[in-house]
Amino acid sequence: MIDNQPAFVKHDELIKFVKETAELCTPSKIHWCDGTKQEYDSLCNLLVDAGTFTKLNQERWPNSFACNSDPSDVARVEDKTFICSRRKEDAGPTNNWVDPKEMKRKMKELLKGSMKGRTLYVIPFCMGPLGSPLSKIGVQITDSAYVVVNMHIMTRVGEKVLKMVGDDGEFVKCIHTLGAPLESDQTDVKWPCNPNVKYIVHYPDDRAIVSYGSGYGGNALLGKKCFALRIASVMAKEEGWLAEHMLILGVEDPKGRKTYVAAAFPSACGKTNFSMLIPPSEMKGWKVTTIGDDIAWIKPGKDGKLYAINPEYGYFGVAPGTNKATNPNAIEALSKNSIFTNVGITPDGDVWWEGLTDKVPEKIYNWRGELHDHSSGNPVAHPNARFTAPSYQCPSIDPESENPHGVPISAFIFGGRRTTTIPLIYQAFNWNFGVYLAATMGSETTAAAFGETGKVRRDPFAMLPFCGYHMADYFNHWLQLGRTIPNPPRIFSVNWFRKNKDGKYLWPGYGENMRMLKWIVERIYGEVVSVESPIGWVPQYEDIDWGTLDFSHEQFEEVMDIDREAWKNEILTHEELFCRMYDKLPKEFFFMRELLLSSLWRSTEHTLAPETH
Ligand code: O2Y
Ligand code: MN
Repeated sequence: MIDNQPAFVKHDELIKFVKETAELCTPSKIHWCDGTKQEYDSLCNLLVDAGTFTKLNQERWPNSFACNSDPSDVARVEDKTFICSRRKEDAGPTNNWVDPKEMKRKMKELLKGSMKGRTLYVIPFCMGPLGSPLSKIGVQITDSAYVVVNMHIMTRVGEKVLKMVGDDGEFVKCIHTLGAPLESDQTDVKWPCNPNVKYIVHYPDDRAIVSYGSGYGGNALLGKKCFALRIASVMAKEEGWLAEHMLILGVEDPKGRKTYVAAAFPSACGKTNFSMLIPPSEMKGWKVTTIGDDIAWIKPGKDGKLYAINPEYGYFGVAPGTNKATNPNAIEALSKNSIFTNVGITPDGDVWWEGLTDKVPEKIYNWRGELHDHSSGNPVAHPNARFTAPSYQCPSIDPESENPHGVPISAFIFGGRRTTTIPLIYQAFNWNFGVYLAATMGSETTAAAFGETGKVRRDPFAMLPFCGYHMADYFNHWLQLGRTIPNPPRIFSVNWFRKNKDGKYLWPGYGENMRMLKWIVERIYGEVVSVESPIGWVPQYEDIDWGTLDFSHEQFEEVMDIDREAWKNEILTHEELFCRMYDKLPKEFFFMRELLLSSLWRSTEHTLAPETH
């Protein structure tokens, strides 16, 4: 069998991993990826020849390609995602768990012959800047060329990584198969996958991942959610750091100061937009720079500060809604050397998605590859259509994004999609209250995602689908971290999605969010006072830089309103989440819940003069 294993590879465990996987999956070829541009180009050409990729108009979209997935393979499959820790109680009540021995037997059966007729690619990849003490290495085996080229963009791939892992270095073992073996007389389909059987399996004790049946995004690009969050969160707990579903951004202010913050929002709540925010033009001297849009690895430094890196190297962003007004930086980042999945494609090699421009192109093929019927009411792009784009192409990329030591984090921001109850912004009283607010954050479900609209789905730290261990142990880990650092970052809650009674958004969002970021920065340095509310510290109207934004005192009152009855109900419903993990829940949470309830009660019964701090 053709096998281009580099002569310098002497890592016995790695060689054994590849050999045993190949023996089980029976591919027709083995290709060790070198991470070069030639490799990327030749695999893209191969995907064009296979009909998977459409080469886009090279003048409009240099070196870029588009493709459509199988309709059964369009998003992460949470119900088929498993954390197979040795003990069920280590996975916790919010993860699917199967005994690892049983799951390994099942996976072995599924993997048998699964790569027949296909090439087995070996992708050595590094999560984080090469040579950073915070970075970690993985090796993904896959039978999908689409996955290889996406991994080229999303991670650091190739021989340099193999050299880093050396003869005995640690690496996370990742096996991915489309679960679509090819018989010799069978012609391949454009998007091979297994439409019926999908499994995304994590073995935290072995630091290993097996993904079967899907070629899409988070299911298949194993460096992302599987490694950088689910497996890394377990490593982080054991080693005393944090692996978080957070963007990282830098704020430059007119004083020339640089302040870094990390922010967690549930999936599809605009993290990429926020990480690349462009401030309103009148906010002279204020600038946002981007370290990462989705994942942060954060570790205490010797000086007691928390330092963060972005383990990723590219963006796998939601295309619909992305345009020159909502996110000009993303539009520039995806303007070349990019891959588009499940967007619309025009006959002359252009791409389009809902929101890109006002007008749907006259003739366009939708994400299913059908000629779009303008009268159908169907979208052209799938709502979860994606662009894969290199982060170094983003104009707002922070100059420190390759700093191996990371950047110091001064604040954490947590937000969800809440049409009522949660004010635009508030600051937690202290670290423990901040952990409580993050643990109880939630988002309202949209029909597309969960079938029931308007119900609050708790998504603690935006980590519910991504924590590789018991969620209550995770809360304890955060509380413990706060005890070990002298001056922990400040913690804030934001809600860009509050609506009025007529269903209209109360806050314009996007670039205007800079006004809230400015208040956060000023709070970090103690440059602005705040008012005590029952749930935390809130800004005074006159302390927000409104500039040219026409936002009245009354509008501010409405978007900041803390409705005592709604909040009592909010806090009572925290119990639903807590009941699921009562046995391991931090005892602090019970006290904080009581304190919040009593301060809401107190403020309902008495009118207090506001206290500033
Ligand atoms: O649906 C997928 O496979 C992608 S999910 C995703 C991709 C990029 C960033 N975040 C997410 C997420 O679900 O949080
Ligand atoms: Mn995400």
